[in-house]
Amino acid sequence: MPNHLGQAPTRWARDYVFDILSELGIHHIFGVPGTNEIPIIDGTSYPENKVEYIECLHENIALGAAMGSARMTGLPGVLVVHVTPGIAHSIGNLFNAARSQVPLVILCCQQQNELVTQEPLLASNLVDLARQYTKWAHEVRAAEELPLVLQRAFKEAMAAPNGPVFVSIPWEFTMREIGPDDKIKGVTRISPHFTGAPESITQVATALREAKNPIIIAGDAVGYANAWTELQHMAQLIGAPVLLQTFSSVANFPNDDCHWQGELPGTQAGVQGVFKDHDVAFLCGFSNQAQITIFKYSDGALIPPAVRQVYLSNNIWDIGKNYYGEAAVFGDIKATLPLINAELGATPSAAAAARNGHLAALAAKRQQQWNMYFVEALAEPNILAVVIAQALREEINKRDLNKKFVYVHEAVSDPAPFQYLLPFGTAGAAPISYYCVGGGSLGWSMPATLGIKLSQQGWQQIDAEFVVAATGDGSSLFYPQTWWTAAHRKLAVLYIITNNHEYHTLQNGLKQLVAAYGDAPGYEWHPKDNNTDPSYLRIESPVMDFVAIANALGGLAGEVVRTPEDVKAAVRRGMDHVLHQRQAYILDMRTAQNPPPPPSTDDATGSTRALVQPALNVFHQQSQLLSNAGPDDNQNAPVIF
Ligand SMILES: Cc1ncc(C[n+]2csc(CCOP(=O)(O)OP(=O)(O)O)c2C)c(N)n1
Ligand SMILES: [Mg+2]
Repeated sequence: MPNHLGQAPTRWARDYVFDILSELGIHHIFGVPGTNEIPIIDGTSYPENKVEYIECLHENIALGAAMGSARMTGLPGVLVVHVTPGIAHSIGNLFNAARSQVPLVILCCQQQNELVTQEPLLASNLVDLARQYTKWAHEVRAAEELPLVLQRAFKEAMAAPNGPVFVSIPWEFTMREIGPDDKIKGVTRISPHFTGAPESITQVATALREAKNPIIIAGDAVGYANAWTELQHMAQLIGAPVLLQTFSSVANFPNDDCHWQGELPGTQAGVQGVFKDHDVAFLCGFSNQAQITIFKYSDGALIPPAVRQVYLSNNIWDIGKNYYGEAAVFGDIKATLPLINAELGATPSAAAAARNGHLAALAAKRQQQWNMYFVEALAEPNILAVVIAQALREEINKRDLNKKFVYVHEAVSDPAPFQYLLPFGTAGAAPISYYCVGGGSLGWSMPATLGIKLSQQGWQQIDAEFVVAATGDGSSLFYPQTWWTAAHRKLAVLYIITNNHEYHTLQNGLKQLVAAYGDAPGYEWHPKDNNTDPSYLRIESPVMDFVAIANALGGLAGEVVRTPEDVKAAVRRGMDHVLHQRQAYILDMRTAQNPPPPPSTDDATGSTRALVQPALNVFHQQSQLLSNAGPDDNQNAPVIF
């Protein structure tokens, strides 16, 4: 826009950033300011740049928010973070972004180029800090290099497989004056829709046709490719159960399809139990392949050697990463699956059809079991996650919010009810309707809600009218100051705290440690006094007042919910608040604490038995029962981490 003298406005090197954002249609920069970043942030003050600066109160919030934005828009999330501590604070979510292959461009403003060697305040080797969690990490060598580097950074973040990129810019470079026509021409975009080579497609199809008992693993790249339909078609053609990769980042397969069996378990024996009776495994877009904490080589490989493995991925690294794959298709999942399906024939074989029938019957049985479980949970003294998930499901359906909701998951010790009961089916959702991350660095969910809600439209034909996060009490306490930004930007998100006053995941972890190492020769490790409920795994003294925290940080409203029968009305009030008042709301759900262990067989006193959650994975229930039952007798044994 010309200035008042009719001349072209002054351009500085920082405007290269806005050239790119404008070309790609990116409208947010997330960050925490430092002096060095002001010249870039100032660019967001020009309305013609159409970029808002989203002020966060911790860099890991900014990073998590940028991830949420990237997930929704399908474009890189963009950050400006401060030198050394700024990028250091964001490493937790940067690691999550790397594991979940989220496209990000992180701009970090280094101290002055001529000064860095003299070790000024805050200066250090920034590239070394970020490198291992990025596709590319670079410090700009000369001001003239900036357009080249920015172009490459955005190109690389968006090229398959997506991922974070880090650019350190000596900060005075951003203020160099540049000519009015000195603009970045564009960002190279490499189409991700490439198909695999025909010979490898035939190999995979042949192995799947020969299989007597195939299994499909749907990894994150399936969800990112928006390839539900194509994978459902394959599951039907070969009659295979479908498991999502452990700790999936998105809903990689629709939960209303009878082939869906939930996520792969998070234990060595559990994973082995899933694979052991299958002859062929189709590992599709499978990225995080060893999401477990306790592993012993002496107990055997996660995928038993007798299982023939065939792969499809758009990421070479993930193909045959840990095992020999006898067939490997390198290609886009959505573009390539139809080619494999075409070779599988038009209809399922008789054996595949019989397996499909079996899977449908099991899915119907599972639904009955969960209906019963929900009714029983209502009669419990404390709130179980199933009651919250069922309330959300009913309200989402009743308010016709299908394809208009995003569920953000960090209720880490009890994921199954949310994954099964929320309407993540073909009519109600898309893969990105479910948000989680593969890294496990706590504090991802509340930050992500900011970027999700800001983006509104999701690239997979969903929108973010209703954004709800379920976050454990421990997890939520990493970044409660997220609520200030939510209030400041009027981001109406429903925040559900699954508040059990403890790190329940770690209590589970401790019990699994004792089970694995308590009697193991060379270890025989046990906690002091064999206490499996140490006070350092509880967060109850003093008890936290989440509603007061939200009120203090953002003037936000909320309520404490204490009993199962109060959950439905509270969820309704919360949804009314976020949908109509357009402000965030907090539901502090007092969930059941460390459930009592099931009575041992010689316990004749008949002490109370914890309600047993039905399995999601009904197909492998028998082979898994013994190996996978968690410390809470939870057949869906959540990951410990
Ligand atoms: C940044 C970070 N710190 C610590 C951990 C270890 N950790 C894994 S799960 C967990 C407990 C989570 O507790 P909470 O959010 O209350 O959920 P609950 O298990 O009680 O459902 C912790 C501390 C981690 N994964 N990431
Ligand atoms: Mg907890």
